Amino acid sequence: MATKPPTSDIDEADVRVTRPKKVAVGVPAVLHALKIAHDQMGVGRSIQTLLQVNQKDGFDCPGCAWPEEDKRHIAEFCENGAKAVAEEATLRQVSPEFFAAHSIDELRGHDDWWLGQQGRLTHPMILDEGATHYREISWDDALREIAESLRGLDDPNEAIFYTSGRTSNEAAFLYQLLVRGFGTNNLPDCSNMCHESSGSALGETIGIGKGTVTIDDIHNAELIIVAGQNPGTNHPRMLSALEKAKSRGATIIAVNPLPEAGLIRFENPQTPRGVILGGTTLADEFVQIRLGGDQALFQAIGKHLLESGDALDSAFIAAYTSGFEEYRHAMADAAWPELVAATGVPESVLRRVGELVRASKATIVCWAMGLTQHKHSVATLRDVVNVLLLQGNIGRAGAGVCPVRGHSNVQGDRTMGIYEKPSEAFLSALDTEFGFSAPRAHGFDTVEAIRAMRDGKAQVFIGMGGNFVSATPDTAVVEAAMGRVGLSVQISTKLNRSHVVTGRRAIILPTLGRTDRDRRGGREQRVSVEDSMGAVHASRGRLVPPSEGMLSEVAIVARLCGLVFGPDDNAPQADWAALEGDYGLIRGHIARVIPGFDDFDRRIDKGATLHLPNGPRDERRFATIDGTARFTVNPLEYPRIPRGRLLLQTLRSHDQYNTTIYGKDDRYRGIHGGRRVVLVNAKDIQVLGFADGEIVDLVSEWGIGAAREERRAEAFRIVAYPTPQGNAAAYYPETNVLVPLDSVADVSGTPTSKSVIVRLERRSETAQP
Ligand SMILES: Nc1nc2c(c(=O)[nH]1)N[C@H]1C(S)=C(S)[C@@H](COP(=O)(O)OP(=O)(O)OC[C@H]3O[C@@H](n4cnc5c(=O)[nH]c(N)nc54)[C@H](O)[C@@H]3O)O[C@H]1N2
Ligand SMILES: Nc1nc2c(c(=O)[nH]1)N[C@H]1C(S)=C(S)[C@@H](COP(=O)(O)OP(=O)(O)OC[C@H]3O[C@@H](n4cnc5c(=O)[nH]c(N)nc54)[C@H](O)[C@@H]3O)O[C@H]1N2
Ligand SMILES: [Mo]
Repeated sequence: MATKPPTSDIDEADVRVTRPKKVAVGVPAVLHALKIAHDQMGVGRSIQTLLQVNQKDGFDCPGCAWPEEDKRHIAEFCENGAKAVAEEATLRQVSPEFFAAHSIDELRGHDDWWLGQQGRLTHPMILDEGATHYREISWDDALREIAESLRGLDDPNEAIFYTSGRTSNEAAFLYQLLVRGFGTNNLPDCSNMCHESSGSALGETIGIGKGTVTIDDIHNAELIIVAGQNPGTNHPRMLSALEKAKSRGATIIAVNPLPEAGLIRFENPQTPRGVILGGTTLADEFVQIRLGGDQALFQAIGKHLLESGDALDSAFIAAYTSGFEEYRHAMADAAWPELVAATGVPESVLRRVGELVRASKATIVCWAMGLTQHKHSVATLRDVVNVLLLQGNIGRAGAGVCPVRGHSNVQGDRTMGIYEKPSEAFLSALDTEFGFSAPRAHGFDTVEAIRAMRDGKAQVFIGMGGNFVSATPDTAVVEAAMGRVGLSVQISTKLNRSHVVTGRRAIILPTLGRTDRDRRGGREQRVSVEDSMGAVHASRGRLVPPSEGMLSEVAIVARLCGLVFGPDDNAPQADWAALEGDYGLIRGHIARVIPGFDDFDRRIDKGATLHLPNGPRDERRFATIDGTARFTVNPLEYPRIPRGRLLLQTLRSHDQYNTTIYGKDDRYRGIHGGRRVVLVNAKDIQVLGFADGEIVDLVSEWGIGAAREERRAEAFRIVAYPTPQGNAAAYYPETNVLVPLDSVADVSGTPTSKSVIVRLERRSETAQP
């Protein structure tokens, strides 16, 4: 299977490579951000906007889900937050005239970078079956078309309702109500590809699918392990928190195949010391682990703690946990040589890390995609929990689990019920509040949704934000699957690939973003979001929206509820027009359905932050099947790499937000002017018979024997890079074509984006176009 990259994406020949950077952030980063802001927004709008990022009466930065500290800096943003804001608050526009000038075929020839650069969507558009161009359509007609298509389905389960994690709590709550009122739980979301493995492992072992730490815990930890995460790029404000912890004496261990800038050294642009003294060395220990070796690392730590004996919190283990004896036996049987082989890290280093953990009285483990996107991710995270339980590091100040979430409201969307496997408690509360009976059968997750579309079992696709076609694995399969759908609808701020690779008919509904002023029912509305640590607060944009008559996500969904639910249906009962005119009424419903939101609207109105209840953190209460925190036994797994092959991780550059590409540089890694690069260890380049700088195809191999499949991504420049031998790295989404749809994590179903077996192939060996 081979797919051609869009023609404007061929850039590998322009790539320039310099030495990777050790220092992250600092003044150059701020200047870079201001330049991008200025290009997109102009001077006045830049200042007006950037000063409101993450301020108490401003808007929540759409960049990442890292929490704000209680005392805000005047400029509470980072380089990449500023880029995210500029991208949304841009003055560039994609108007009906733009669509008249560019055919759908032409647009398909452009990559996500070009598409995103065109600006904000301004008017509802429709692509009729067989048409060459989108045409303008009124809001009323567009919404009616969608409602009619939904009502015309034989079975509600033929519709798929995707969500990306920027959607506000109010819009998300109403959206899941629309979907369940319509009669399905088909609510796949970006979380399925992101932290689903964290939710699966944590829900089962400690009884909550979220982290258990606050920002104060980070500041007060004695030891912080940052595993499988690149905060210098993806959560820059986390570096300030790590710096503070460090200044109070914390030890930091970075676990990563790559020596990422920022973990190694960090200059804080918000303190003069950061600028003048050249920054803080954050990581005391850098463990350069092999891809997928983390389960072995945490088993090694557990084994070391058990062997040392004196490091355990026996009172905690006795009072709160189950399964300790089984775990202890399993770790006694774990063999050091195998732990060394799996991690690629010498026993002496594994023991040294074990010692640092042993010596700490308050340990936090932070992680992101490096731990969640492997076949054995859930097992890995269960082993992380095991290590923390040994020392009672859950529900203690300065200690706990910290999955660092991606999208700025991805956690809130789940709290609001965007989930294909909702709990009975949630559904019955919903039933009571709205006088209907929500469907109980589980819906499709992201990968299952793709299969259903591919197999002709889904006829309507609705995307509440996101870029389904580019973000999901196995691009060629997804593009074909999307083409089989009768109607695809995208509710979006910016143009992306999912608007040009569509169902037989397609509708674009432009919507307001975080930075936009939202006037409904004669007054300015606020929305709310939940950060990575379970704190909920208000967000209010101030900018004039890109065009008149644009609808917010809430208004779009409220109107769809009014059109989709018939008077005789088993459908939720509410005054949809009233909800559209006053989001406070939606908060009232949320308060009655979801625990922890008491008096929600009044508190949001007063600018308060709600700290949602967190059983393990607040009172060491573990809502698992037996009410204990559960030690688990997880047979050791790690990827085996066949001879002559490499294990590829697909990751983010410094100049992108998921499928939104800001530019073609990855400054910290020394890559400039192009994205089609593959980072390979210098020894591997030599052993495999290639040269640094050579252009190759990446061919992924999946399955064995007759079932073996190949997928090809064309034209990547080899860059010699300090990644462990046998491991390679390249950017997503260009490499999504290589990730097989069926290659998913056990239990969570997350695509294994950090673990793809590939071979490099010389371009001359392939049939050239
Ligand atoms: N600027 C910016 N910010 C973002 C995003 C963005 O695209 N741009 N995306 C947002 C989203 S949705 C998310 S989920 C987060 C993602 O945040 P990250 O998870 O930091 O993102 P990735 O680029 O996927 O980086 C994965 C990191 O894990 C390492 N890694 C890969 N495999 C392994 C492994 O097997 N073991 C270990 N120990 N490490 C491994 C990689 O080398 C890399 O440093 O960021 C959010 N914030
Ligand atoms: N190979 C590989 N694949 C991956 C990953 C990986 O590491 N490797 N990471 C995975 C992860 S962690 C994630 S989270 C997913 C991301 O998957 P998605 O969330 O689907 O993708 P994004 O690129 O974040 O979506 C960007 C689009 O969202 C729309 N948008 C932005 N803001 C708003 C808003 O406020 N409202 C609305 N309605 N629309 C808005 C814009 O149109 C923009 O083009 O990708 C996953 N895919
Ligand atoms: Mo994510």
